[in-house]
Amino acid sequence: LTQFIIEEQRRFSGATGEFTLLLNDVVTACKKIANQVNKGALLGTMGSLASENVQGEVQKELDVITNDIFISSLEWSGHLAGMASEEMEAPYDIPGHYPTGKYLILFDPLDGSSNVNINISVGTIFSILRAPEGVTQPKVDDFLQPGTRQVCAGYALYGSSTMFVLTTGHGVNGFTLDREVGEFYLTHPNMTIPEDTHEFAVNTSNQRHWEAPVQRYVEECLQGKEGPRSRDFNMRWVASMVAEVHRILIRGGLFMYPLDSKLKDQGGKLRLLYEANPMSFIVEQAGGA
Ligand code: AHM
Ligand code: MG
Repeated sequence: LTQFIIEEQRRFSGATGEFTLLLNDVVTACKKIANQVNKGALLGTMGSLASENVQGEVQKELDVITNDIFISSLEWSGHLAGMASEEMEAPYDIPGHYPTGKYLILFDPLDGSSNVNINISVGTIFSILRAPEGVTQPKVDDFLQPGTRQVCAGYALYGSSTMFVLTTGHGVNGFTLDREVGEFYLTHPNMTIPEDTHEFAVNTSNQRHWEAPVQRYVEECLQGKEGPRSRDFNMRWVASMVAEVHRILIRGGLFMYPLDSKLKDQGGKLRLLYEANPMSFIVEQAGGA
């Protein structure tokens, strides 16, 4: 992965290497998180906390631990102007004793964390933006940029193997961690979503709360061969978006978390900055638009 990132950098004559170094630190953070997640119950950190995050979700011990890992792996580097996380109410200011840089990073340190204590795949999602020109101490508004401005997006998947999947806007590449060596190796070059599929992923326990067009669409899929789509579909729901998106990159399909009446006030379940934007960038780069 390090070689891959450096060779990408060489394609851009003006590149200073700052982005390469930042990405290396992200990779290191993900390796540390992989290590924590993989140790499972041995560390005694599988429980829930009394606290809720700003979205009103109960925080897991590991949500907070992995958030701290991400911060401590990146805050010192000098490449960031600021950080924002699903687990923090406000953007994180880089402490004054560290230098700052031109990038912003937005992340969900442990997506799907309701799955940690049952040993099902979880992941880390990140999105990198440029800080607006001249901004060294970014405020909330500086992070609220459209997804089209992302410089890079990626995820780490802590599954039966640990993978790192990345786009900088030139396709999508996937890497698998060799634990003994401690490095990610390019195992899935130029990932492209297959055009044909018979799988969809949606939490149908919310069906009665969806808007009418979504209800109708899923109903048509459920009718299979006998319905208007004239074919049988299969369904999956992991409740870890990283695992769902990864499956789709490899064998196609559809994932959705539609707006439902319970979520109307908060505008939906998945968060634009830490979840939808980075995953959309990856999916688009893999031919999924
Ligand atoms: P999280 O960031 O708190 O883990 O929430 C996001 C996750 C997604 O990974 C997943 O698709 C969804 O929540 C599952 O929600 P539900 O339990 O409602 O099916
Ligand atoms: Mg999440």
